[in-house]
Amino acid sequence: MTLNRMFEKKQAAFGPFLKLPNPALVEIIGIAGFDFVIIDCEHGPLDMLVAEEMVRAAKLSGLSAVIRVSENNPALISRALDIGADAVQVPQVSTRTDAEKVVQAAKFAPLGERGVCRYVRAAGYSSVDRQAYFTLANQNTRTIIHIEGEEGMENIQDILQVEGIDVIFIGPYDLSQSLGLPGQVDHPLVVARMREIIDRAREAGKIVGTFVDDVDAARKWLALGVQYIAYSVDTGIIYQSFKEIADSLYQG
Ligand code: 3PY
Repeated sequence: MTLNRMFEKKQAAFGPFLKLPNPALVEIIGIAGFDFVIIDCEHGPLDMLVAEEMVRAAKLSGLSAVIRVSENNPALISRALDIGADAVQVPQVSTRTDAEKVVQAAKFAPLGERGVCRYVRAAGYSSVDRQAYFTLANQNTRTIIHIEGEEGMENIQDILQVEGIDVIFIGPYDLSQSLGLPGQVDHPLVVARMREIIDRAREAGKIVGTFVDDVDAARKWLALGVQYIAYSVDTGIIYQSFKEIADSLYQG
């Protein structure tokens, strides 16, 4: 299972954010049957060295590897793609110019100006045919942008016009903060803004993604047309499992 199912067959896809630096964890998620992992270099300690090991584990486990970079920075985006991520996820995109900057960094000419190096993992360390690599990379590299602030919401129509953006990802937590309601992701105002973005993005033919904390939230957003579901975070899922076990052992 991979993100291709979502892009080609228009089916929903599911995967967690990962903050723990561990390729075995990626394998476990693949065996469990998810579609992708989001290797989170925005929040948490992950660096590119361990991210590369986690991308490798994703490939071996039949998962797509998405890397969330810490900011909209061409050097970070090209490093994430050079180590072989299938998609780059970029936080805090607020304007059309921000969205264009993502495409410029993620695509080679003529679509963009991604830094060129054929000796990286993504190019099979130079084993991929010189001409084919650039074309294939432009075809296969996906871009996912976060709309999660008031400015991004105001500029959504302009952002949606940018060619080369594959998924509009709504960050509910950052969005709730930008509305003065930090953490209140179920607040009616936050939900209304999310629904607005979903409707506009879907009208523009874009795939929409969001983050959920639980299965009920996943079902709610799936029913409203969200397809790329970032399902919780490794640390939270592991904590919850251990807590349930500890509670039953100590109370039972
Ligand atoms: C948000 O909810 O703001 C996110 O970025 C998801 O982690």
